[in-house]
Amino acid sequence: MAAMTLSKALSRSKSQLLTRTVPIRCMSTSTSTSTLPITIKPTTKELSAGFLGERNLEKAMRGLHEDGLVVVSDVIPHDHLDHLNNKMVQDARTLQAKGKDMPYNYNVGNIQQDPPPVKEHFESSIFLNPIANQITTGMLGPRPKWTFCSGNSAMPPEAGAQPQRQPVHADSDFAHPSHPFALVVNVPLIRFTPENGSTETWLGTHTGDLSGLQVQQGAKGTRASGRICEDLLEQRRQVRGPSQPVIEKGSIVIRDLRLWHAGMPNMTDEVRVMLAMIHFAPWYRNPMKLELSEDLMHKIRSQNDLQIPVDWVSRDEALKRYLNRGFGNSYDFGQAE
Ligand SMILES: O=C(O)CCC(=O)C(=O)O
Ligand SMILES: [Fe+2]
Repeated sequence: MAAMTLSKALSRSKSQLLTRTVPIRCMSTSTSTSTLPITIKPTTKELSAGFLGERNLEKAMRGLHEDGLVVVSDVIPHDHLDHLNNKMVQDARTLQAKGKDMPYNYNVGNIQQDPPPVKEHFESSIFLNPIANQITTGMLGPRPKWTFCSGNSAMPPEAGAQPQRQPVHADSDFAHPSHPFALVVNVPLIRFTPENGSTETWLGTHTGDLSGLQVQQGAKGTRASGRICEDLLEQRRQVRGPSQPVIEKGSIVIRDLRLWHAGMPNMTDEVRVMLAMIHFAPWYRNPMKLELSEDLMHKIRSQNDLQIPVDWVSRDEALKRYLNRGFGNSYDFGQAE
C-alpha cells in the first residue's frame, strides 16, 4: 500500500517536471509565500529539559531550510535580558559619542557592539542557550564552532538627523559554500517592533540563484559590501516580499548567514540592542576566535555543545578592549584554505 502511494507520487512529480514552464530566476527552493517567519513555542517540558522534541525540532529545521530563518519564543528569562540590556544601552551611548569613529554599519544609526565578555554579564541562557545550540547542531552537524560574539544596536535618531535604513544585504559578502555553513543566533534584548527597528527579513533568499557574490554589490572589507542588486530586489518582491516581524522579548532568532535582510530605523527613544553570535559548521575553517575574560574559563570549558576557540585575556584587559572593535563588514567570515 505504502509502496503504491510512493510510486504514484513519483510518477506525478515526473510528469510535473516534464511540463514545468515557470522560470526559476528569483524563485527559491521554498514554495511558501508568507512574509512572516515560523515561530516555535517550546513546551514547559522542552524548556526544562533544554531540548526540543521531534515535532518542534522538525519545525525549526523546516524554517531554516525553506525560509532561512526561525524564531523560538519564550526561551530566555526576562531578568537575564534586562541585566545585560542595562549595561549594553550605556555602552551604546559611549560608542555613539565617538561620532564617525564608532563602528557603525552602513549608517550611523546602527552600531556594531560587542557585549561585555566578563562573568557578571555572561548568562548561559543567553550565550549558550541549549535550544539554540540544539537547532544549530541539527543544521550544521555536531559541535558547531562559535567564533563571533557581537551585537547590532539600532539607535534612536539624534536631534536634527534623518533616520536611515540599511540597504538590503547579505552578511555573507565572500565566496562561500552553497549549502548551510553558518547560522547567526540573534537575541533581541527587548521586544522588537517595526517602530523600534525590528530587522527587515526576506525569507527564502538564502539558497539557489538568490545567494552568492553574483547578487551583491560592494567590495569585501568596505563598509557597504554585501548589498543586493536593486533589480533583484524588485523581482524578488513580486515573488515573496520582506517583513519586519514583531519579535517578543525572550525569543531567539536563528538566521542563515546568507539571508537577505536590513537594519531599520529606530523611531523610539529607547536603544534597541540585538546580540549576534555566529555558529559555523564544524567542518568550516573560519580561523576567528572569541576574546573572553579568564573568569569565564570554567563556564566555557565545562560545556560540550559547541567548539569555542578563545583568546583568553585578564578581566581588566577584556573590559578595556571590548568596545574597540571594527564595523560588521570589516570581519572576515570566510574560510581558510
Ligand atoms: O540591527 C539590525 O537589525 C541588523 C543589522 C545588520 O544586519 C548589520 O549591521 O549587518
Ligand atoms: Fe547584516
